Amino acid sequence: MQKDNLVFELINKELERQRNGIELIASENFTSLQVMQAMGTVPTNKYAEGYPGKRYYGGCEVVDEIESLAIDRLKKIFNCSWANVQPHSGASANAAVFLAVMKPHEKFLGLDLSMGGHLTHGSPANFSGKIYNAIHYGVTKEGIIDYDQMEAKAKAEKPKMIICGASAYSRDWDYKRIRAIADKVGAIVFADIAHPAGLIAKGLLNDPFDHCHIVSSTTHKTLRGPRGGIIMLRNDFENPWGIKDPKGNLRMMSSLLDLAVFPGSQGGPLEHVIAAKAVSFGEILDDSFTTYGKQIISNAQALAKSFVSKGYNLISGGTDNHLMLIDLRNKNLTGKKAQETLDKAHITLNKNAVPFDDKSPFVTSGIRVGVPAVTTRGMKENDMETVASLIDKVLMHTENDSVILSVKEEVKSFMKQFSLYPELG
Ligand code: DSN
Repeated sequence: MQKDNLVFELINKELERQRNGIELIASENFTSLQVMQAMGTVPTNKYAEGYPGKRYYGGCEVVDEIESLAIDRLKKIFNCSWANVQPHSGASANAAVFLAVMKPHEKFLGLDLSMGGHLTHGSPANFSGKIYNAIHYGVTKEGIIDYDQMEAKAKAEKPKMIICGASAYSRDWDYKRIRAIADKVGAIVFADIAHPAGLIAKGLLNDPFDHCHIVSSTTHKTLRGPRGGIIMLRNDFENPWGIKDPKGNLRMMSSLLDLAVFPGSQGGPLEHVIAAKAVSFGEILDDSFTTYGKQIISNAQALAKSFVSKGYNLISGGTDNHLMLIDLRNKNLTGKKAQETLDKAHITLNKNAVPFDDKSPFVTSGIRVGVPAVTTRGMKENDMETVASLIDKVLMHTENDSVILSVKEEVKSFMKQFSLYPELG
């Protein structure tokens, strides 16, 4: 059969877009070449419903080895006793956690989407807000998680589960305090660490595992793996909430979660993606990933400092992790306008609601800026000053096409020093 040039030309076009731009979407990254290569391989042809050693199909002996290797490496990274590497995405991982521990209409407490939370933490537009009874906590006017509000709501509403985790929050979490709050009302603590997981993996942020009963993540953000999800338990436990499996049996939490992934919410696992997860987990176990994580934090802090020096208003005043949230109202700009104009200069980031935003989620007053991807490309602290200056130049000239075009050219030549997949030609 002839090569499908149409599709491959588009893929090459996307490679050029990625090479020529400054990628600041906080949830994106560039995998290693071997992670990508593992994804484009023959396990994609294999059906393997079930788990290693307990499959519903024959011929699974090799994918069993692949999946077991991925599980073992992941357990080692986070010092866990159990892990499931099958979720197709972070949203699928979270759906499985809900399915495992919550009955429809039961109540849970999560961070409000408009305050930095995630769709799967109870947005009315998402399964989590439609099937379950979602209540929310937020942040203080300084932009820090409002633990007092979390505690007051937990005591008043008695949720079955408290979710901690965010998609637009630049500070570390006090997991110990969250567990203490949960213990007062008998709630399960579920941490979604999709954003900071790569930093937690190397001990660069607080460790949620000792305090949270269940932890989920994506694999493609700071973990720098293929797109996908994972669920983990540091210590498996008999669930004290009396949660039963579909046959009415009391089960260990690990079994409830395994059943909720398959057959509860997914069919055949993507073993080619699991192979790529295993490769990326091997990379995370290497000491070089600690250097990478530390550089992410240094870069984020350098970038935050540059923005502050240019008069930008950072929510909470700075960052502990890989991202920052900027309120653009003092610059008379919306998030939408900023995102669209920066896109024209090949600087990619996303508009984002800021806490107590007066604009709709389609417009927003802010932008979210993250550094995992540019750090992978080799940028250091001094490059962050350049990045902030280029962004500032565009944002101060949103109606001036010739300035925007000249920044686009500057971006292209600046990015030439940070090679991306040179092996791909
Ligand atoms: N879309 C992801 C993010 O950008 O944070 C969350 O799912």
